[in-house]
Amino acid sequence: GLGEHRAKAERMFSLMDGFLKNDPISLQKDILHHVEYTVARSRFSFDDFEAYQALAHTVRDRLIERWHDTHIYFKRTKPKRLYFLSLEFLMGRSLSNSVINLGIEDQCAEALNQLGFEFEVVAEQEGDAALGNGGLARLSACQMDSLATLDYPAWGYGLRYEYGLFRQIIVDGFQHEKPDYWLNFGNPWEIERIHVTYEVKFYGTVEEVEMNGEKQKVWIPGETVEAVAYDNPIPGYGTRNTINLRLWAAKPSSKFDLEAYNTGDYINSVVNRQNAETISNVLYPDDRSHQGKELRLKQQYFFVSASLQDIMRRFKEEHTNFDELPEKVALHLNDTHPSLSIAEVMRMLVDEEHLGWHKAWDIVCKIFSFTTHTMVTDGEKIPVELLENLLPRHLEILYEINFNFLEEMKKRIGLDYSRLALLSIVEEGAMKSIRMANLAIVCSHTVNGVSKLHLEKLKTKTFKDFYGLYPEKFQCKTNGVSQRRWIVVSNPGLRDLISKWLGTEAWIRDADLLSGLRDHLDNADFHLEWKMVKKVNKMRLAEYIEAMSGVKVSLDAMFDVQVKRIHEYKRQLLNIFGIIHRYNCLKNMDKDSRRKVVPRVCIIGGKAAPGYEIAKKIIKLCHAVAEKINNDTDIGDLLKVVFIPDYNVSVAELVIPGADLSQHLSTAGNEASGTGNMKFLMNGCLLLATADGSTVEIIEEIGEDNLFVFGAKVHEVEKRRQKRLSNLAPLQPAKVPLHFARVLRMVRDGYFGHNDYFKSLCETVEFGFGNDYYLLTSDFGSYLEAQAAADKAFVNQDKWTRMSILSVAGSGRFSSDRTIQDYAESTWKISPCRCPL
Ligand code: GL4
Repeated sequence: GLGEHRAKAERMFSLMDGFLKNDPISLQKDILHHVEYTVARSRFSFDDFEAYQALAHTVRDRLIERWHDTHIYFKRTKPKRLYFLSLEFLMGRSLSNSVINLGIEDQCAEALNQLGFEFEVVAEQEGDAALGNGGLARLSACQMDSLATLDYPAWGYGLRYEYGLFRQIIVDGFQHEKPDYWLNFGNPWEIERIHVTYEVKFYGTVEEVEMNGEKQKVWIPGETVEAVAYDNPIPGYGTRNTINLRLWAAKPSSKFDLEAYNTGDYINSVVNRQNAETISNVLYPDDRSHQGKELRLKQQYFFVSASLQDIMRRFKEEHTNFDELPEKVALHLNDTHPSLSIAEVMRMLVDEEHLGWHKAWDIVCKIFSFTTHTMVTDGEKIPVELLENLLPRHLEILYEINFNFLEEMKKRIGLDYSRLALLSIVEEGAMKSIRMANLAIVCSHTVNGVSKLHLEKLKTKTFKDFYGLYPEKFQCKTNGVSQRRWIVVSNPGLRDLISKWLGTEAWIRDADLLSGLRDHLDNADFHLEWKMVKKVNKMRLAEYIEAMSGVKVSLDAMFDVQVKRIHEYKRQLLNIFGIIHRYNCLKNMDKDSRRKVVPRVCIIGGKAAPGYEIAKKIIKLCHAVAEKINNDTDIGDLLKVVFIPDYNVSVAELVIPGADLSQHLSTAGNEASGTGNMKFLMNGCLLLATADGSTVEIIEEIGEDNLFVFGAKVHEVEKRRQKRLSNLAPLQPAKVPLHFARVLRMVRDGYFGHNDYFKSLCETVEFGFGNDYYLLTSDFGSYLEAQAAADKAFVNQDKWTRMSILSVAGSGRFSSDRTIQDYAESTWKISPCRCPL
């Protein structure tokens, strides 16, 4: 009975001595325990890496404890749950973040200290978990942090790639890609669940069978692989809640083995096992273009099938009636990548649970929400040919969804076939394919854009036809970033300063409080401390730069940074052209004028997709220009150019706090949101940016006097492109600003060497060739003016510091906590579920 139960619980409790303790002595004991029994080293001799491993396991134990309590609590209270489905998560390092969120940083530091180690050094030993490409993937990671912190009953689902995003190494100024076999040294942050496995099926045929007098489709699959769960606890800050990020790895299925064994083909059975494992092996490194690769489709379905089996199993444990599904489960599609979920849920409900089609469809339409992360019209498509082979039953289901949808549309809009063709989930033509975005829009109750500007474009251009049909579906959820990661973890100096002047640490859970910094805007002491924090961060960054590239930089220089994936639309080329122009100006200056120049360190970093030729040439050009300028003794500290290799989350944590100025140069209308801008803003770095994506809202928040805005606005871009095209008429000379023409000529004529190699790069912006689609020519003048304004502001350190303070003070709105709360309340309809202490 109950008494017996309690007695047993009490016995267990005394055996475990309650929860793990967090005082420095207890932590130290646990660290030494893990040194000896987990890392298997002598407690008298272990190095920094081994100290990291032991501390990580010590923290992991505590995470597991909270993870359990949270899950027991969710199970007991049965709240509606959110499942966040994403093929990419860029978690970066976990140690500092976990220790901070658990509230045991000082204790850990002290425990290590007494053992002769330094926390910062130990934390540096950790490698990044880079299971994603760029902004989209890091956004998922920030949002997980917010979901946990705000106590939402949520789970993340993703893939456990064995090779994360490639490591970028630079040889002779060229990018080379090295595989990132990140699990080589073990991963203490994951918990392998060897018993949580599901079979995922592929290929085969669809057959029709009679069941209870009715015809029913059944899929007879041809291949089975097993999905194994790896759980990654995500601790909230200032709460016991610790949620789960469940990543799937593919393992060969034992069933599959048996077949091969029966046919006596032992060798091939082993080879096939390896084939199964390749499914989750490698992350596709192409940022925002996934087109028609079978392995990619396999990954997507593998992910979708395993996650949904897991979700449905959990639902069925607690509920018997699928009518309850929409009240208990919210499924979020992070971009179109997991959209096959829609067909999969239909298949499960119709083929496996034997619900009628319409009833199933009704349910499906109530559980999915969707966020799109791109401005481009031509989204993800799956060739029908691939689907037919790999997932024949799903193709049928997709056709049926589309048929019903088009029938409904005919009733609404009549037989307007050209409009119907645009709406159709199936694209006809040379390569018949499934439009994933159309699928996601039709089936989701909400379609989210990631900034106001992005939503506007979705409504008026990208998904104009859908907006006309379902205006209520379209919503704006401006992105945000976690102040835990981007201030507390990465900028401890600023964290202390903010807390001191606000008199509280409450802003770590409530970023709106940052606005309180405005109260000290003119306080001289505050200014002094503010500048000191930046100086220390610049020192750290300068040391890193010297170690990476051998370039010594002056701390008095303005640290001017552009770090992000390399893309033509992000216009790193505009930055480099600006640098060349600055160099030209310096060369032509007399001594007197030179004395007034603000010295600059121009820092560029980012990866190019391995197959993206132009992006790779931009990287090479950056190195070629750096080599020329940095070795020009005539220039000295007035201008330095540095390329930071292998930009990733942990490099960002070092670079962003040390930046004075950061550049966000996308041609207006191309960056859906951008999140780097927010991270720099939070770190008191001034932005030099176009009015694109979420920068428009940053301008709204801090006022245009507090950053350097330039370039064509969205509505002007179209006009300028038109004009540029009309300029194509022969004999009509294009108006190219003199400065721009000069810089372009220098690159083209080999001033920086490699002129053959740079030819095609130059042509992208040259009249009559690539036609400068991203409008570098026409924005160049305005860009240089913004740069001049930045120089001028930097000279007036009082003014600069005020702008910097106002940037941080206005960054509260760009916390992912705000984004997540908005999603929770208006899209997912979930409520906080806080595990008691
Ligand atoms: C992106 C957008 O390009 C970027 O503007 C946005 O901030 C991010 C998160 O919403 O998503 N879309 C893709 S694809 N990659 C991105 O980084």
